[in-house]
Amino acid sequence: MKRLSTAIATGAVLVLAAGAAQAGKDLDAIKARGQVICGVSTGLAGFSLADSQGKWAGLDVDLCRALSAAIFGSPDKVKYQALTAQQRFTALQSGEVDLLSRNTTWTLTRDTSLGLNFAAVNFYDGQGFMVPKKLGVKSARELAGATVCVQPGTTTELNLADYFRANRMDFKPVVIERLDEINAAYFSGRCDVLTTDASGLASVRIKDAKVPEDHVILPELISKEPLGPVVRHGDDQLLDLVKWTHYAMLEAEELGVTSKNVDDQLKSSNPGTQRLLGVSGDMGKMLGVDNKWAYNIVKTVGNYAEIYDKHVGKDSALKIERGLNALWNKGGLQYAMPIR
Ligand SMILES: N[C@@H](CCC(=O)N[C@@H](CS)C(=O)NCC(=O)O)C(=O)O
Repeated sequence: MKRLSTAIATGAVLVLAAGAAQAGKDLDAIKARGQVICGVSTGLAGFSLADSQGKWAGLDVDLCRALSAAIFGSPDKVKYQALTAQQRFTALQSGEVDLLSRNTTWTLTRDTSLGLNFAAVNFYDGQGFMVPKKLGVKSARELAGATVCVQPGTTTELNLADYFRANRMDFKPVVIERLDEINAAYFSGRCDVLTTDASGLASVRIKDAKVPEDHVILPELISKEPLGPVVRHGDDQLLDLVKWTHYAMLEAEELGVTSKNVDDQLKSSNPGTQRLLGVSGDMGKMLGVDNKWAYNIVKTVGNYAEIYDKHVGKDSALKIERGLNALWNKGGLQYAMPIR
């Protein structure tokens, strides 16, 4: 009897594995609503910034667009919700947004006690310091006694305290929630130093400094800031889909599939390309979406190199090197799990 029920259970698992994935409640809600609600930052050039028409763009925005393309075949079924660092986790926990795609650092506390799941790392970063060039500071070790502008509810605040304590230096924090206000405080000289993720410093310098060259980003990175999309606990299918959305963009880069050549690549004889683009296999179906999910992502949004170069890399104002964000086979950490 026991053996029989085990056999039935095993059979059921096999049937489930071979068929379409069962969608979880959050993915179901997104499908029923016809729209993804994506929590983004309030305005960080290169990551998520709305133009004068209210059109959002950036690396984090493109992850929302890619998810929309995977689910709906179009990247435009997204509603953007701007959130400060302080607001973001409550907004996700309460269901106001489906996910955060908003330069959020993956930490143990957030992953567990906040009831959240980090799906991937779409940008590896570290915390840095920016100072006016005229102060003549060359290293973070010279910042003893400095007044430091920092946003609350961030890892930035915690790392700042750790760093100064570890180096036996004093500092005076000036804690300001809103990005425009903290930037104004720094540029008006209320603080000697602005600290946040190094990519954030580059964004602020390009967007808000009167003369960007008048400000230097010091060489020290004082922390690891793996930034990535976050969902709530309780819907493994949505977690899977967000994760594989990022991986699909990486895999496309690795295979040389771009938004420009993706239609030609449908004829590729490479089995990996065929699986990615839904020419063979049932990858999409297993994720609870169309088998053309990754084709739609690459066609309408691009592969990871395309979105990186455009928003934060060589073709953008920020010109941030690929560095840790290069693919694993080019000396970086970006590594897609096998799509098979
Ligand atoms: N990665 C850090 C910091 C994230 C963060 O929110 N940084 C600020 C400074 S760059 C920001 O993005 N502000 C944008 C906003 O408030 O909209 C974290 O997850 O705590």
